[in-house]
Amino acid sequence: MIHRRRFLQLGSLGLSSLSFSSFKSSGEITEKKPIVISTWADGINANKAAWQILRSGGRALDAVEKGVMVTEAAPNCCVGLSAYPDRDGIVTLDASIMDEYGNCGSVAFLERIKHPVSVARRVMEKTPHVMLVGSGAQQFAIAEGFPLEDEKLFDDSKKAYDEWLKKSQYKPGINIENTKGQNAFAPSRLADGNWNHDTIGMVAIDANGNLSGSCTTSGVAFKMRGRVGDSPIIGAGLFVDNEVGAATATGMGEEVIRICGTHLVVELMRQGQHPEEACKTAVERIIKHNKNNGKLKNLQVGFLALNKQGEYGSYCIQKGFNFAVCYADDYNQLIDAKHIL
Ligand code: SD4
Repeated sequence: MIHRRRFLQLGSLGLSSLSFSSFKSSGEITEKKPIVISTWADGINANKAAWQILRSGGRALDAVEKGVMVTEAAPNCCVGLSAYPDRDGIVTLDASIMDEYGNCGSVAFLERIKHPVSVARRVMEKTPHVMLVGSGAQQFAIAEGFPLEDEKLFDDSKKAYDEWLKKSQYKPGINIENTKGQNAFAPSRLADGNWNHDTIGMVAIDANGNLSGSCTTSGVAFKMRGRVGDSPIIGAGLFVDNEVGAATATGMGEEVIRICGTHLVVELMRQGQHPEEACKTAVERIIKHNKNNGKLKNLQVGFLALNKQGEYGSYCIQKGFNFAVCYADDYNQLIDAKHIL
């Protein structure tokens, strides 16, 4: 992302809310810390919660957990239990989290738990494992004190599922905002212009310069039962290396998994690429894989990355992916990602 000219606004903020930004002599910010960035428009509200932790010197890990919990709990959102179900009518959730020490945890194919990201964190902190799935993940969550929620679909999701059942066509896909008619699998939310994406990925640096990330999703709408996407797979939907940077992904998870997407982005940053350039290179690789199979026009993947210096960037296949950036009390903005097609 191109550096934004901005001067420190110290006046009303108070000491605890200072952003530690360093300046070139021109006044251009070259580093922003703390900073939190997250995918899609829902990232704005998620960033607000994360920022409350970062602004008072809290740990990035806490910020990325609390941030995406806002989205998981939102009643009208495709992340968390209000999301669209699989093709058997059951909402199944995937989530992951990773900290500055390279510790990570994830859950997949988890049902009836409101905050999968927090279960992922418990997997990381309380088990010798990285990933728990399905009934085992749910059993662990219950043992950890997470309540088992109602299995009934939320009204909006029920409506969309009933609509989908009429044809029951198995066409898993990701909505692409600039393509009309692309979103047959998500009729009701699109009809009222209220499409929310089914994933939020968030990465942050705290005031100590430490990175963490989280990612949580209901996966692709009306997916095959048992399908797991990239979001809970470390190195696919989320990767953090505290020496280099962090990245998260959204879009068609199968494509992200095939290239170990976020691990690739972080390794490209290690080789010196700017976050935006690294995301672009990863997107280009997916495009190359799909060049001759006719899938490309229906394919969306977006990467979002942050380096150790607080520089950020994003790239996607098709127009329409955006992300939210927050690095001050008065700076939490939605930005359109650059796209290749
Ligand atoms: C998945 N990557 O399960 C997720 C879906 C997504 O916006 O990002 N949707 O494949």
